[in-house]
Amino acid sequence: MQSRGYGRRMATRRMRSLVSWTAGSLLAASVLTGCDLPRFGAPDPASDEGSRIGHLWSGFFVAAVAVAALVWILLGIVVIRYRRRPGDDDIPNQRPYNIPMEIAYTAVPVLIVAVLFFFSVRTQEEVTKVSARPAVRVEVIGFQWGWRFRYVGQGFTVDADPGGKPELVLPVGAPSNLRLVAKDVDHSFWVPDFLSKRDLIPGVRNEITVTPNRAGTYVGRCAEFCGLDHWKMWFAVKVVPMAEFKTWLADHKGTGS
Ligand SMILES: [Cu+2]
Repeated sequence: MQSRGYGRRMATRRMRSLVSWTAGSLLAASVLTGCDLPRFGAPDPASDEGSRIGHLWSGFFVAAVAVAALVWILLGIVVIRYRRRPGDDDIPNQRPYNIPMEIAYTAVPVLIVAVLFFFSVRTQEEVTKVSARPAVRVEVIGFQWGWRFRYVGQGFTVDADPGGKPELVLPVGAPSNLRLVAKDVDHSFWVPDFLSKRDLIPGVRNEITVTPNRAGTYVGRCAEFCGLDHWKMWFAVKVVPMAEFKTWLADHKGTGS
């Protein structure tokens, strides 16, 4: 018959391996967030800020799979190894007041949340930083039911053609600052390929920096239900090489259009 001390040592050893396994998984997830991980269903980010959010998403996914795998493995062990056998009518050892075990299953979730919180805050700091030297500043004006893009200091505003949608033109590989202004009610500036969105709130100064990383035309939408015709609030973001952008800007400068 095994002694009580032996059982306790075994429990402690199991708890230690559980803690090291979890810490190892979290460390792997945190290291992997710096690498090119699979995107696990997220779109290919079209901006530097989106890439950072994509990395965070991939790291969270890896951490979630590691935790799920650990839970399933432990459940599987318990279900198979400690299943009821014929003639076995005793309740298995319930391990009450097992201090190492209780400390472990309190500390491990706290550790997981702390690590995820750290990476969330770090990414948030990175993606909400507003560039001091943007290539262009645009006032993005949201209203029921459309968008208008005023190029600050350039003397012109882009409006939608009748029946069309307005096009925000930005250069690739350079930061652009977008000042988000709501004219009536809350709206939300959302370009799915940038993997982020930001609300436009009347009376609140909201500014974001977007650094598109590849040329192309991307769909933009209002992501805040703002009334019956909210669905009409589409726009396009056209990302072009810097030389082309400068030509476009010079062509429109001071036209007031
Ligand atoms: Cu809306």
